[in-house]
Amino acid sequence: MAQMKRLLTIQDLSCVGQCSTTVALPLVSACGVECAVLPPAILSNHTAPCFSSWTFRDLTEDMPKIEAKWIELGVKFDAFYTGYVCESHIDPILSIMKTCGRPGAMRIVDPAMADDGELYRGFAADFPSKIARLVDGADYILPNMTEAALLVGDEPKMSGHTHEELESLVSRLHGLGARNVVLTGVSFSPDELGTAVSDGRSITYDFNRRLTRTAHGTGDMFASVFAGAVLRGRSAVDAAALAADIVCMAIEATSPDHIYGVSFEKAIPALVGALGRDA
Ligand code: PXL
Repeated sequence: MAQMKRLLTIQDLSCVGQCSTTVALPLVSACGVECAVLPPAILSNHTAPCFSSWTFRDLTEDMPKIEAKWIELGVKFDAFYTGYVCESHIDPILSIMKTCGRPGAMRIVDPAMADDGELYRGFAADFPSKIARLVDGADYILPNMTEAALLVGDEPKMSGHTHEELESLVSRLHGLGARNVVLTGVSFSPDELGTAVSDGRSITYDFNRRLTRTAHGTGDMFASVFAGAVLRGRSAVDAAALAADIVCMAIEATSPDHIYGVSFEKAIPALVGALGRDA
């Protein structure tokens, strides 16, 4: 029986809100990949405007202690997948990726910090230049259009991109040190929304019909399914297409009065069906 791949996800634990760790753990597991977690902060709930406030317990100081214990125990990972983190977490993450990776361990970085043209509440304007340190050396980065623009120092532009503008954005993201770029929220026409996957030589686009509603937490869903599928041996292009389909399925299955998250749970059977056969 083939050994399962072991991934470590490093992103906050928002106790309520269907995002970050509470999405990554079930979805990566559903892909047939062992998922270890390191939450660098615990929040009562996520920070999107549907919640007026939140608690925040920072665990930066625990990170080197956890790392030292893993070194002592010989715990190693095949892959690292980072999401929403704060500036103080970046050095500890870079260190863990150096000391706790198996040879050639994969780095998947979702620079989760912004959407719809705006940084999330709580991030300083210079945060994009800080998280760029995780982008440098990443095997895959998964920014949405807002995050991509902020990473390269542009004003976010939410629609009306030409192919040339998109290609220039992708090539500047590679210039930050990312081997592969998976851009989400790509659109050249009002009724389509999709992804652009680039290995630095060519770009592959994939579009779905634009849904009439959006939901919070879909970026985390996308990144989690992408990470799981890539670790199961899917190409980046196939993993991005699967992740987009699973996200669309979950949005369509989310009740309109469920305002703070996406019912990703309802798409788990389809995800297991897509990847489960050769687990
Ligand atoms: O889904 C991204 C995310 C993750 N974690 C926290 C957030 C957000 C988006 O708002 O607030 C705490």
